[in-house]
Amino acid sequence: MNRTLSIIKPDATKRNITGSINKIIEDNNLIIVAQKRIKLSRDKAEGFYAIHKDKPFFNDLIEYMTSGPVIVQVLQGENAVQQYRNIMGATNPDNAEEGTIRKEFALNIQENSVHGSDSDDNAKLEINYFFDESEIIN
Ligand code: IDP
Ligand code: MG
Repeated sequence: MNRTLSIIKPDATKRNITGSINKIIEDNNLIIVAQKRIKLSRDKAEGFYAIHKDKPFFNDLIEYMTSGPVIVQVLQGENAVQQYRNIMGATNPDNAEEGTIRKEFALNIQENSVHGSDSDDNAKLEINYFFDESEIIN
């Protein structure tokens, strides 16, 4: 069993499709062991995406991620990090496989509905960035 951090992004909360995304998560044997709806501050979003701070899309990304509520979640299951990346699909929905969250719901490469950690080490860091261990319930 391991854990990954998921974020349901503002394009999805605005369209009221968080339940549809959670259904795909649960149908694929990941358990939502923590979940909260928050509004990211600019500081919090910049800290989360610090690795991308030199990318040309960074400012737009921060604008977008602070443009509405997000749902931050901890998902648990076998191979959670890779399993969730598989279910999410490619960053650019044009390249995402049929049946993935991004293929079904993403609007474009930026407004792509979900975030998922890309390694076990980053998952731990990202989970700790949003959750206290006491908020994660097996
Ligand atoms: P990931 O979310 O699939 O891990 P990353 O490369 O880590 O993709 O990028 C983080 C987020 O930044 C993406 O999910 C997307 O919202 C945004 N992003 C990535 N590449 C681009 C781009 O080329 N143009 C606009 N936004 C982008
Ligand atoms: Mg990434």
